[in-house]
Amino acid sequence: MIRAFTRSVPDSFAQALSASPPDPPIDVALARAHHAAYGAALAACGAVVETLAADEACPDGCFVEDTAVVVGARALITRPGAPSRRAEPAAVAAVLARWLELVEMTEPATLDGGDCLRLGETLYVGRSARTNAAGIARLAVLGLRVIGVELPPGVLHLKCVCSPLGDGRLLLAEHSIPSATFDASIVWVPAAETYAANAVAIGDHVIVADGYPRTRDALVAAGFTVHAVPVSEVRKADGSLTCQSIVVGA
Ligand code: CIR
Repeated sequence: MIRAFTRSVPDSFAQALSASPPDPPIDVALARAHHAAYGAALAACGAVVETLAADEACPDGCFVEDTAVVVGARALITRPGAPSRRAEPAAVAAVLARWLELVEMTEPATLDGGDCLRLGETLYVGRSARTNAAGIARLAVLGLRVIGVELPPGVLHLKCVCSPLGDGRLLLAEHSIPSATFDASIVWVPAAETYAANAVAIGDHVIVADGYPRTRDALVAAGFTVHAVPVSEVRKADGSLTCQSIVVGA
């Protein structure tokens, strides 16, 4: 069984972190409608979706990916790089503990799950502004080979420019990270559609941001059933698709 954990959008999402203040501001009601569409897409991909309650003290709480890195039956609960996000992992850990063995990350380590990308027995990790050397070192507890990856300037997380597609395949934005970095078969995202390089693949299904036809065509050509979902409001908070779930058992 494939489980996908999500977390509802709080009213305080209007104050979520963003590199530049969104204009127009975040429409929280619209964000909730988009979040529901995302959950429906996960279900259409075959996942059993469990949605955690929102916490107004966690404006970015719907970006659950950053709070845990799951490998097999073990979940590393992170210490997010942004100080305003440090309260988020506790509620996620409480739910994951029903299914998984938990391991912790302690100060001074910081790591956001959005920086972690698994291909086979290798875990690639972005050396981002959110993820430090101690955080990367802690990933050893998950038992995979760990490879650090330099990110292009201004990129928040590794998975902003690439995502795993299963079976050794990687969706990668052109002109972002050299493809030779990865031991993978590449499905290319044109540079003009870089935002679409963040996608959630579950088996032969993939969830992508709507409005990126060339990426959609590339994924269809690669054999995927594509589910396009709206992203305008999460994008205002520098979020995208993988960040809204933790998928277990895929
Ligand atoms: C943040 O800046 O931390 C959030 N506003 C966005 C986090 C997105 N997370 C992700 O892509 N893994």
